[in-house]
Formats: sequence, structure tokens, C-alpha cells
Amino acid sequence: MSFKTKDVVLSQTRPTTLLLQKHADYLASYGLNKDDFEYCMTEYLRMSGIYWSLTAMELMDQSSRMPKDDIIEFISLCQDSESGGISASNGHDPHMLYTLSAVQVLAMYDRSDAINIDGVVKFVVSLQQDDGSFFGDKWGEVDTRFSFCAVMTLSLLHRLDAINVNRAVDFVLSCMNFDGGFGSKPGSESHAGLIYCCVGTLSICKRMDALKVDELAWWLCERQLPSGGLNGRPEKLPDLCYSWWVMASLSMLNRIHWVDQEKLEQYILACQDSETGGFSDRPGDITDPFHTLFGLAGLSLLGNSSIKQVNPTYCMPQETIDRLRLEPQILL
Ligand code: GRG
Ligand code: ZN
Repeated sequence: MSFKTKDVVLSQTRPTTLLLQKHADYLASYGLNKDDFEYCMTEYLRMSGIYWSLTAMELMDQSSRMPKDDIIEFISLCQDSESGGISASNGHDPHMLYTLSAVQVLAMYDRSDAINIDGVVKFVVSLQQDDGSFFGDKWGEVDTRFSFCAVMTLSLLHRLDAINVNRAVDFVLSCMNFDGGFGSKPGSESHAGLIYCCVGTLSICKRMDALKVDELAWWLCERQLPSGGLNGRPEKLPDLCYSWWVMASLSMLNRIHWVDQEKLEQYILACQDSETGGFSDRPGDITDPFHTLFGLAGLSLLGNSSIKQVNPTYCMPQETIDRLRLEPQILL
């Protein structure tokens, strides 16, 4: 039996400063060639791709380089007139995940008027179950991710009262484990991505009093590995996106100082590609818009002054959350 920790070693030649302009150029040109193989292969998640890119560009104060009018038109074409839900791309089926991404993008653009808001509310309401949980779409998968998508979508539209919030909270709490963490459904193992979703749901519903704060924050800070990076569960490799799932959760719990922030910053910076721009999951891997957003957002949580302040609950610029007068709960 081996007790070797799964981790990576940061090379001497890794990037150690923020290559901000490279990342903005990378995202501005991403998708300009619609025949690009990677672009074609990611059509099934296009709406979230737009959210990741636009949010990253907003955090770098360069969102004017994104094709705003085309994006807004694309979103309105993705709304299904029957269910009211929004899909990842034109002609795809509506889903909670892409409905949230679309509503987040429109919130940043202050253009929620571009969709039928009552339709979105009807879609989200139709997916809540008697136990408070949410389906992702009409096919009936239940997951705490969808609870988070539901409450975030409705809160951005100021329509949280349309669902049974108490039951939504009860379902999320039924997914809490002995270690203070949360999984995707009752009895499922704790996972940092789902912890973010559950803590985020409680933050929006202002029910963070129900958390086992110290157990949860301890489990979260134990995700840090010798490289400085964070994993999503015990015995797993580090991955840059956990700099978001873990650190945003710790931010809501007001305990980001429980990790070694300098080492984490070094890990995040090492995940940049100095040639192509963008961030990847681990140093040396291929970059993508998803990890680029979470790299930048993670650095924002760590207080990097060349990136705008990000809101830990919504993963959107704090200025958008302020403009919408939303006040998600953060522990003092
Ligand atoms: C508004 C930021 C934002 C999100 C919306 C969709 C969603 C809500 C949250 C997703 C949370 C989640 C489940 C993140 C985990 C993503 C991930 C790296 C999954 C891979 O999991 P494993 O277990 O990989 O296959 P590991 O890292 O454990 O090897
Ligand atoms: Zn990742």
C-alpha cells in the first residue's frame, strides 16, 4: 500500500505573474472561427461558455470586446416558447443549467427584458418537486446543482417568492453529511463543487445558520495540497476550478484565511499558458474559458487588485450584484 499524495510539482519556469492581456485576447478571439474543432464540439454547452467568457471579461474590465448584440439575440432565440426554459444553443432542449447562464449574462448586460421573464419563472417553478428538490429538465434528474440554479435564476429576476423556498432549503439540508459537506443528493459523498452549490443556495435563501460551519470549513481547507492547489475530494488531483468551488464556499463562510493563500496564488498563476493565454486545470494542460473564469475569479477572491471584485455566491461582478440590490448572506 502506498500513502503517496496525488499532486503536481510546479516547475521553475512556470508563469508567476498575471498575464491579464493574454487572457483577454484569448477570450476575445475564442469562437471567432465558428469552424474551429473545439468550438464545434462544445455547442452542447454554448450558453454556459458565453457566461464564463463574459464574466471573465467583465472581471478584466474588457467586456466591450464581446459581441453584445449577437449574444443577446442568441439568448432570446434559445428560449423555448412552450416551457419558458432556455437551452445551450439554438434547437437544443431547455435546461436549468443554461437557463441560469442566460439569466446571468442578461443580468450583467442589464437586459433581462430580452427574454420572457414569466416564461423562465414558469419553467423553474415547474421543475420543483414535493420534497423541495429540482429536476434539471423534463427528464427528471435530481441534483443539488439544480437547486442552486433555480434559486440563483429566480433571485436574479427578483422572483424567488415563486417557489417554495423553505422546502428548497430542507432538501439541500437533507444532503448534508457527517463531515459538514454536501453531495448531489441525500447520502451522496461530499464534493467541493456541490458544497459550493449548497452553501450558495443557503446564502441566497439567507439560511446559512443551518450549516456546521467549523466542520465544513475544516473539510474545505483540507482540500489544499503541497503544490498549493486544491482538489475536490480526498485522494484526488488538484484542479484550478476548485480554487473557485472551495474558495467561494470559504468566502461565504468568511474563512478564506484557513488556506495558504500565497501558495494557492502560485498554483493559480502556474495554470496560465503564456503562449495561448487562458488558464487550464493543471499546469501545462490545454486552456479553456471555464478554467480561465475560475482562475481569474479565484485570484479576485484572493484580493488581486488588477481584477474586479467577484461576488462569491453568484460568481458575477460585485457591481452587478450591487446594481440589482441583491444581498446574499455571508457569515460574519
Ligand atoms: C454560477 C459558477 C456557477 C455555477 C452554476 C453548474 C453549477 C452551478 C455548479 C457546478 C458545481 C460542480 C459540480 C463543480 C464540479 C466540476 C468538476 C470539476 C467536476 C468533476 O468532478 P470529478 O469528481 O473530478 O469527476 P475530480 O476533480 O473529483 O477528479
Ligand atoms: Zn476543473
